[in-house]
Amino acid sequence: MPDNDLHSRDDWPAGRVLVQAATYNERENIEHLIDAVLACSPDVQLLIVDDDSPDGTGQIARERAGREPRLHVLVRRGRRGLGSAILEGFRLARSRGFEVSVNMDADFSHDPADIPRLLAALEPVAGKPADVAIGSRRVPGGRTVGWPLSRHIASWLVCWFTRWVLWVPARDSSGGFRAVRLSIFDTISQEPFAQGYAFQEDFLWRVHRAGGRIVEVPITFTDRTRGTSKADFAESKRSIGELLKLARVTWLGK
Ligand SMILES: Nc1nc2c(ncn2[C@@H]2O[C@H](COP(=O)(O)OP(=O)(O)O)[C@@H](O)[C@H]2O)c(=O)[nH]1
Ligand SMILES: [Mg+2]
Repeated sequence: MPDNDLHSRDDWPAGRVLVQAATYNERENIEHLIDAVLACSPDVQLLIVDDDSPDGTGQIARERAGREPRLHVLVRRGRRGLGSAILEGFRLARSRGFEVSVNMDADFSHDPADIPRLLAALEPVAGKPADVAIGSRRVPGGRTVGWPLSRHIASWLVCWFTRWVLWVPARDSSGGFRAVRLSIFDTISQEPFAQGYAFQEDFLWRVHRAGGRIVEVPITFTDRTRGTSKADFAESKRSIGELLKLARVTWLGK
């Protein structure tokens, strides 16, 4: 990890569940998010992985972390990318001995009140625990509110591709609200991961190929009302390239 990254206090309480949210320019959302996540259960801790947001999101989170032992902040310097931020959050969670990580966006598209349902979905059914529980918009009871048609179409295409070209048995493979059993990292491929938004599909693809179990829990995804989306044209282009790479490995083995 580069030396100029900023870490909040080093004395983390022991815990089982670490919620993590990657942030880039989320100053309108960050304080509400911290309050809502920490309120959802006294047992969870929260990690913010910020990529040195020019709007000061990281600084706001660091100030809160100084007063709140269940809040941790990593401000990365000199790197960008949603996927790489999430992966770094997973690594930190594992190194601190957490069993489960919940990933979510910081813009309230994912409702912190749904976290307990995601955690419950990891528990064994007929003796079989799940490795990943996806907060899903594409199973009965799930839905997306507030998106323009263009976002619905793009999301549908990515989910279709992941299911029928990459053979990942999930309906909402692009959603970023998930509970993950961290032991799955002992079995999945450690080849370099997609660094951008395609991390979400890439991760599920590896879990499935390693024999991991994926389940889906219905959620309502509500488009953000504060701040702006970072899913721009450059990011879409990068994601398409990364998905095509996965298709090549799926079908040609290299
Ligand atoms: N750390 C980090 N977070 C990012 C980056 N890009 C996006 N995010 C965060 O990822 C989450 C999803 O991004 P968002 O802009 O809401 O994408 P959308 O929901 O697809 O429109 C939000 O919490 C963003 O702040 C990045 O490069 N680095
Ligand atoms: Mg969003």
